[in-house]
Amino acid sequence: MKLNKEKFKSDYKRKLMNTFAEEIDTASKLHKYFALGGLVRDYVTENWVNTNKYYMESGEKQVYYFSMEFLIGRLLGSNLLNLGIRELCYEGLTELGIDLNELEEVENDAGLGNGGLGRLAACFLDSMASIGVPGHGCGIRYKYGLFEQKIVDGYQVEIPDYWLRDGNVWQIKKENKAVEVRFGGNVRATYETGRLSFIHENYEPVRAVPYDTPVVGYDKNMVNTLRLWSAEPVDYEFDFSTFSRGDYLKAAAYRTSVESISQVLYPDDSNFEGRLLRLKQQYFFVSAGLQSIVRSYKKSGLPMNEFHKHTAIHINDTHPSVAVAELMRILVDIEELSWEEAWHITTNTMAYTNHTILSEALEKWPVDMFMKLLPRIYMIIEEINKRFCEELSRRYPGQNGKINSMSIINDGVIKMAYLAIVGSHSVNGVAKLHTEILKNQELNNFYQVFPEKFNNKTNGITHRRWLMKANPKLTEALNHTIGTNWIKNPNELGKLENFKTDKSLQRKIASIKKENKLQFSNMLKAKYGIDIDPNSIFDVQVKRLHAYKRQVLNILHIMYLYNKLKENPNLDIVPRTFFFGAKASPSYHLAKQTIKLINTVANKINNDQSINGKLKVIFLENYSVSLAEKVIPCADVSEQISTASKEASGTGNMKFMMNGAITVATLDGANVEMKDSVGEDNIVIFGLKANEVISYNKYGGYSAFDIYNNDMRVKRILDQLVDGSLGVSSGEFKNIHESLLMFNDEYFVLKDFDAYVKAQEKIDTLYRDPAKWNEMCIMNIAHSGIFSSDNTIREYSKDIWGTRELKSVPVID
Ligand code: 26V
Repeated sequence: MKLNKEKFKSDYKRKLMNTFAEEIDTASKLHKYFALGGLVRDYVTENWVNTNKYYMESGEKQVYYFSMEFLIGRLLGSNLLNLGIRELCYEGLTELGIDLNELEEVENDAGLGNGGLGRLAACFLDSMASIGVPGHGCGIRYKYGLFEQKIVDGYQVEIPDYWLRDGNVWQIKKENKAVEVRFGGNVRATYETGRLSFIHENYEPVRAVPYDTPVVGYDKNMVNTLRLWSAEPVDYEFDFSTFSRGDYLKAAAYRTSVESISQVLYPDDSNFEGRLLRLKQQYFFVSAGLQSIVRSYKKSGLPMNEFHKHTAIHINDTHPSVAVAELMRILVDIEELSWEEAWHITTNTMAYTNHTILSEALEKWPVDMFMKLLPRIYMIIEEINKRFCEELSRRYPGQNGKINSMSIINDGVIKMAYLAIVGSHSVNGVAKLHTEILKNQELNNFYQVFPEKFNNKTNGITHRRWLMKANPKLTEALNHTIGTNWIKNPNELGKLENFKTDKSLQRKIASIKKENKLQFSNMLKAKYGIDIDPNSIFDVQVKRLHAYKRQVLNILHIMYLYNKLKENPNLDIVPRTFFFGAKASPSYHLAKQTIKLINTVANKINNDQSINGKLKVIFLENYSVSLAEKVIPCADVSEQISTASKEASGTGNMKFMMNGAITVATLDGANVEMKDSVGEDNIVIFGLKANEVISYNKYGGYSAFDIYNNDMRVKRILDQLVDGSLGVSSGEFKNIHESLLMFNDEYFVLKDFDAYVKAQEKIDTLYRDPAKWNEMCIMNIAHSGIFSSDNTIREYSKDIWGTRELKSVPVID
């Protein structure tokens, strides 16, 4: 955008004055932040309004990304970056005596997601706006985001994340766009209108109010919208009638029950529990979103039977899959289309992404619960299923077992993944390996019936946030070396390969990494009083805590290294600092115990002078998007060590690669494609392959006891877990110990242990050769461009949504 420093300075002073009646020297940091945020929002508004107008008038196909989670993080820095005014604002503010970096730290993270799935949604929004795809987010405006994690005596303690405490400068409440969502009640069939119709009666109404956040494209006049819905009671009639009957308590209970819908994000991403409130959340935002989409579609004057030609709806995991039935309800009950016509429109509108193969995460709603809460939607799902099963019987006559196993409703539960598959024209996995596993194993039945629906879309990350914003020094070095075209076309990072042996670039890359490490170490020292050696290898595993991600393998290896150092304090190893960052679901006992184990080992090692500071273990409290932006740019080693076949894709892996870390990885998820891209000499691969894990599992696993009995290293560390040598009671880590031995190591930790030790020894050796190491770093950056979510979104747009990439938005008068 066009702006100069002097204008910015005067705009800023005026904004501070108009918003808070203050001048710079008297304003608090919070007010300075809000004034800046408000000003940036003002700068965006004109393009935002114009973009919306254009969308409304042109009939341009729109995509709506429906997701329970949008893990956005902070917006000030990324908006400044995308507007191309960060530098200018930085300088202007400096002249006013304000440090922009400090203001950015004031913003609360919008932590409206658990992990990979929510962050992917946020990266996708950034990419859609930046490459010119008309695409919007639709989700829930949780009052409380993912909990804040405190570590107390080594244990995780969860604190509510009231991220809206200070207000939020990006969201605009749109009262006039509110819609009503209906729960409970009963359905009455009638011919009153001359056609069979269904009247939903005695329901509880909920007012869904949207809050819109602008999504600013990079160097584009396109501004898309993230629309998050908040639940409010419907006062006028419902409360009134209750009050008039004098039932004050009932009215109060109604208010609380409604407000609870958008109160809190479920802090679990691994284990499905059939909670009524979660189902309410799902239907709430899906219904609100669809109603508002249909309303604005009709307002644009286009015919209903062409809805799918102008609209694509993406179902991010099964959480919003009730959208299939809700769109059918709107088209059949309200728009009065025939079932067949409505089905044609619905299936051509919807597309579904699967993000996990863990069976315990699959959503299966109990029929009785579902039916009570959403009676009309249940009827519609029954009808969809009836027709689907008829189709199956024609295809597989007499094979009732098979048909039952594919039925959407079976055994008293509704399988939401099946509803999503049947009701969509596209089903995709999130990495090549993951998609193959879906096609050939988990969803093979459905693949046989609908081969044309299945496709792969390997995940990606926005290089604007994860490279340009997170690592400005590296960005500058890249611009200096290969020019700036990579910013618009990240594949051009490949040009860096020509410089892989260039000594001056190698030195530069190494010194940037060092500076980042130093800066991070200083931050940790100031915040936690921890001393770390910036010359040590920074080895980082940051992600949600889950058994399949195998933080346990990492910490067991650290215990093994420590044992070796205790035996021989002169052992020649490159000093290493192991960083962990991970939140555990509050109800996931084993995961919480793993956090305690990491902290216990950290405590022991960090306080042991006899190992000469060769090992340090740091557990980073409250891992979040903004912390990720700080730690990833200073990683030398990236730990991506999930049990092969279990991690659908991973996206942290790509962020580290883009920042020049060397990855230690199993051949799981997108690690496989990272290896193919960077070449096997530039990544350290170890462990069982997916097919090996799958075939072990087919025959009941392997014997963990054999390894325990035959590998003395393993025996020693496992014994140490429970013999008191860690300085805590011997029962403290009993469950971890049992999961590895008694329950036969479901995630192959012990089976992969030896290979992992060797992989880590390889890292040690490689790091001793700086020229080789730096060359590897450069190769990783050079080959990371294909993992930009711009590429991913291009493929979604072309293969699934049928949306166009607009160079710019025509200006509408
Ligand atoms: C699952 C569940 C299960 C039931 C309880 C509530 C809940 C909430 C969220 C989820 C999402 C789990 C799926 C997920 O996050 N998958 C991750 O998606 C990433 C983006 O595609 C991918 O990179 C990770 O490998 C995958 O684990």
